[in-house]
Amino acid sequence: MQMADGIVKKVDKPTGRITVSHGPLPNGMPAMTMAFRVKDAAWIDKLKEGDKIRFMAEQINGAMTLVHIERP
Ligand SMILES: [Cu+2]
Repeated sequence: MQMADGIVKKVDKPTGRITVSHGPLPNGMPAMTMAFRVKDAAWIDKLKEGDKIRFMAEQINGAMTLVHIERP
């Protein structure tokens, strides 16, 4: 799967969601800012607002979920 670029806009620890401003995704989603769930809850503590990330996201149980994250 192809990686996409994004910038972390908000980390919401209580809900376990990360808001990311992302470029176009391989699945056809256009650039936008949206909230993702995370595959690994520990990522919530490792990311902060302003981080540039490369990521892969998948639809899991109806919610777009970050399944892989790298910091370039
Ligand atoms: Cu999106």
